[in-house]
Amino acid sequence: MYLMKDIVRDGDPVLRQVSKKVTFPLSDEDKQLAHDMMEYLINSQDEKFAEKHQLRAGVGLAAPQVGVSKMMASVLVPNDDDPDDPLLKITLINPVIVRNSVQNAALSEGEGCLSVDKDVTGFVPRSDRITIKYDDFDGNSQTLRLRDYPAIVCQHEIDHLNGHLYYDKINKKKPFNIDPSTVVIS
Ligand code: UDB
Ligand code: ZN
Repeated sequence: MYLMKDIVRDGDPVLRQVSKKVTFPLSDEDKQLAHDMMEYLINSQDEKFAEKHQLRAGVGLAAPQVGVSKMMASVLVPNDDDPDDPLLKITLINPVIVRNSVQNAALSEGEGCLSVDKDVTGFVPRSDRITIKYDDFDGNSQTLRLRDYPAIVCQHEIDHLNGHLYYDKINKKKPFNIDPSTVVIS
């Protein structure tokens, strides 16, 4: 089980490495990693558990954030209307964004990161819609089309697998400057 002490913080070189592709069949270690990453997200979104263990409520976690330089990331986007039916619950293995919309999007509140303790505010320009190719647990290639918030979370996690952090993408001089055509998601 992962706790906050297990989350690698900014400054650790693993966060800047390009992760290695996962091979199939998955090793027991890789299966455990996938399980433990999703478990962190589930636990962290459980108000009582999060309070007790001082977890930041996470919507996504990439393997480098627990010190493992492998192309694996878990995403758990809750559904406000039905806590038992998340908007997106998935572990992406070897994900690649194969299509980006021309339309850009950014979260109105900016982003944060479980691995970044300081607050870096500003718009993080993203694609509003993406198509992802990834491998499932059996090694079968899958295609996933996403838009808006779930698409932003997946872009943030896939960035981790390529050594990028959200604040790299913020305009340093004018953090809240943004192309007027960008959709702002709140
Ligand atoms: C997060 N959580 O997990 F809509 F249950 C952020 C942190 C950095 C503030 C913990 C977040 O946005 N919380 C959230 C939102 C909801 C419902 C809910 C919790 N991440 C993930 C991360 O750092 N992954 O590497 C940062 C997000 C910013 C934009 C996308 C990912
Ligand atoms: Zn992050």
